Amino acid sequence: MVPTWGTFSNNKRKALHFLVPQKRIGYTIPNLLSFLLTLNVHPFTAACQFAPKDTILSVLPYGSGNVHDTFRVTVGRVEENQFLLQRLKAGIFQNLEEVMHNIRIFSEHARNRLENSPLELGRRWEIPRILMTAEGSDLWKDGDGFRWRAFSWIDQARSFDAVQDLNQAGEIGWALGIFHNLIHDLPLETLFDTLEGFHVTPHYLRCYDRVLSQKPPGKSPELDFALLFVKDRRRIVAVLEEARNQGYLNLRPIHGDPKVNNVMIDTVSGQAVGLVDLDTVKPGLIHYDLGDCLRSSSNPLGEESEKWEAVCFKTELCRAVWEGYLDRAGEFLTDYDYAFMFEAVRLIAFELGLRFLTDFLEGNVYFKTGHPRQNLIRALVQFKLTQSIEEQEKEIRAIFRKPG
Ligand code: GN1
Ligand code: MG
Repeated sequence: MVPTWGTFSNNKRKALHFLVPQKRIGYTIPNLLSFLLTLNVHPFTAACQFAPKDTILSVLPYGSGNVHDTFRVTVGRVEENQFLLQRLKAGIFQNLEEVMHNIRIFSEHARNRLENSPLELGRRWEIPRILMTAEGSDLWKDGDGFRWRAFSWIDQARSFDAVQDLNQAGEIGWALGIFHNLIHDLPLETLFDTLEGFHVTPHYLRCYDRVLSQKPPGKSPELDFALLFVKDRRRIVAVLEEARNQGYLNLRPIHGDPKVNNVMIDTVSGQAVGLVDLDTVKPGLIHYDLGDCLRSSSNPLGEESEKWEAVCFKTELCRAVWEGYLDRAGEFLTDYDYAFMFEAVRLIAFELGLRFLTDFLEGNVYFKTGHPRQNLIRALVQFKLTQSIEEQEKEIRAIFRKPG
């Protein structure tokens, strides 16, 4: 267990800081202290922008997101007893108003769809509500210029950093299917492109080349493996973008980050009840989503495993996710969509490895890290996964063969 921290205020609103053991966030004590020092504006102060100060009971770090800082706020109110608070990392999204616009447009559209054609009896599907500040804004700017926002909590649900079993894999595929089903008829022109180059792998390769040309890499067997791995795969990076340029694949509204721990699972029924983290809802290829969902949910060791050499792509999990997905979204897949599925899974696993590796070489500026080599290990996990996908190409292609 590594320590993380929390803030507690009693009913007299006296804030008190303490360390509590919490497994999911990879902070060491020095690292934690430096994180705290970066937070000049206390999360408690930020939470007070979204709920009356005297109702807030605690503000605790939450989840394992790699970019923003996320907190779970507990509130002593009957109507809303918890909410999610986030401090948004600066320098990632150019225009946060546009990010919030996309989330709002998607949420309204999906809620209307669900109202007009509800899911079958017994299934719930939750779309987090954006909470407003007392001034009626969906973002709050602190004194350091950071933006904060809040969302309603999804009750009786949790997420997992790695898939637990075949049934859960099916639920994860089903969740992405529902999401694509709900979003596919949202007109593209209603959405901003909030993160240019996101999932455009040739763009990430250019960034990698630029970083390498500016900073000579150090030397270690792991790094040598990673550099060689990229060198051997330069020819595959454009496969989806070329398919798009040639008109085989088209832009559609996508989620952008449907990895396993963004799917909320009902703690009682085990059913998927929501797909959260809507930051990257924007135009893209559904293959980015499918590749991301499948690369993350077919790796039972998870993205943060230190045992990178043991990482393996499990085809039975892949099959279960895919079947769950087809159940909800199969009807709008074209023949070309099927044809590029293997390429998508291999590419998005490789792309994430490339992004982690570039960040490691650049000095860990993009993804949050708990130790300096974490991004290198994360890259190796994705490269091993890519290798495992390549080794099972025949079997994986067979899974994605169009039925009938
Ligand atoms: C980042 O912050 P988080 O964990 O939701 C990243 C995704 C990566 C993911 C890997 C905006 O997402 O693209 O796939 O880490 N988000 C952004 O875990 O870059
Ligand atoms: Mg995300």
